[in-house]
Amino acid sequence: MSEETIFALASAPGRGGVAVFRLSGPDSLSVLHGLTGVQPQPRLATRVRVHHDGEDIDDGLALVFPGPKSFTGEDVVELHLHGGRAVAAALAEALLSYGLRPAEAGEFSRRAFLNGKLDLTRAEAIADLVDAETAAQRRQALRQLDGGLAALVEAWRKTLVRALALTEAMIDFSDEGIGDELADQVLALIDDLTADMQAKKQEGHRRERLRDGIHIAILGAPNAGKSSLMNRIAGREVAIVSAKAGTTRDVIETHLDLHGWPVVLADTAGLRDAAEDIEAEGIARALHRAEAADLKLLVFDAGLFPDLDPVTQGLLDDDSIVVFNKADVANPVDFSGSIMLSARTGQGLDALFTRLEQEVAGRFAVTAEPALTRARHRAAVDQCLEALSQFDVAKPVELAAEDLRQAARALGRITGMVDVEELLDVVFREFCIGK
Ligand SMILES: Nc1nc2c(ncn2[C@@H]2O[C@H](COP(=O)(O)OP(=O)(O)OP(=O)(O)O)[C@@H](O)[C@H]2O)c(=O)[nH]1
Ligand SMILES: [Mg+2]
Repeated sequence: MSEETIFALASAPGRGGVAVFRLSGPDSLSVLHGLTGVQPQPRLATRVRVHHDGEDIDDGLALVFPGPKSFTGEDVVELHLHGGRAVAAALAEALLSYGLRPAEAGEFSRRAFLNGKLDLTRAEAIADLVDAETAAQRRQALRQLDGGLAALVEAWRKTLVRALALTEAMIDFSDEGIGDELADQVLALIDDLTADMQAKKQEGHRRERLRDGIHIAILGAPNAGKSSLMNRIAGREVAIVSAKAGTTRDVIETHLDLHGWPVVLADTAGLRDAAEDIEAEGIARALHRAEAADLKLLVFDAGLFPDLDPVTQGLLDDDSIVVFNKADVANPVDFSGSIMLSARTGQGLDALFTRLEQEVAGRFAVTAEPALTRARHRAAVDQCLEALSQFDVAKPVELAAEDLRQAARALGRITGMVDVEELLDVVFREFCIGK
């Protein structure tokens, strides 16, 4: 338990209907009493008048959560006051004069973790939920908050513990001829576990995209209308459009909420056997984007059909959608699976949105299955797999057992069961204040 009592504005700063202040630590309740003269019943919203130094600060509600039945596990007080800057400033000043300290980012969650209220995957889920901007992100974060990932990791760890127990049993039974049988069992456990973890790692990559955004790149020859399409999809003038070929030189990104899916849409330089240095660099970046993209929008000028730009055509694969632009001035084209539209007039855009949604949903649908949503999780699984790859029943049993212990320890890092100190800064630094 911490000695220090911390406080923070837990709601967004600035004007608002209500501002929520959170206090956590041993002095929370006495400070509340000092500020209001009341000692509210636990977990019951209580009307209070907040005053300090003979002056009224505000009128509001107080909620008291005595530890350990609180978010942090410590005595927690919430004050719901009016959301104005002057109120916040006056309250902060009063709390400081009582010797309370402003909380650092993530400090409430950190205390919750240290007091055994949360494992690290749930703490991360809180950060994700706060950061969630689209429905898919929210759903994924909420599942993780429900403990799905923690349960999966714990199940893996239990399997390792069982393998460890069997391995240690080999020492005792080595003379009785059942050592081989035990070894087979251990190897079978490890094989299954390895396969399962590898599958989850793959899946985790895709699901991390839900946290960071699904990457869609717009690609095509100069003047095909890529920037115009970007602006049309984004609904604002993100990129410069001009009749001059080679206008866009760099990758231009914009973030979108595509019916609940977080998308990072990138406009790129027109592809051609480039002229001078800057454009050549732009094209190299465009091709790099094409490779990294989850989905590619290959834009062709419909007016040039049946001529298709060969560089763009070379990018065609299962992760691309073929778009013929300038439908307002061109004849219909016959190209299966393609979408004809006009970035200028907006015709055909609905079909593109529908198609984009289908493709994204097909690739990124959030199943109820827990996922390794962060690079941190996958790095721990990699360490676990590495330790398992060292495991060999031909080794002296003590050494083989140590490999399994290493593997279990690596998994423990995901939930925070081991090596806690070094992990904390990594996990909690991305939190906002008041969480
Ligand atoms: N008629 C018509 N013209 C279009 C349409 N979309 C774009 N254009 C025109 O085509 C020209 C090129 O448009 P951009 O959006 O700059 O093309 P781009 O593919 O980004 O070109 P680069 O950045 O040079 O690679 C501009 O003159 C646009 O006004 C369309 O749907 N219909
Ligand atoms: Mg452009």
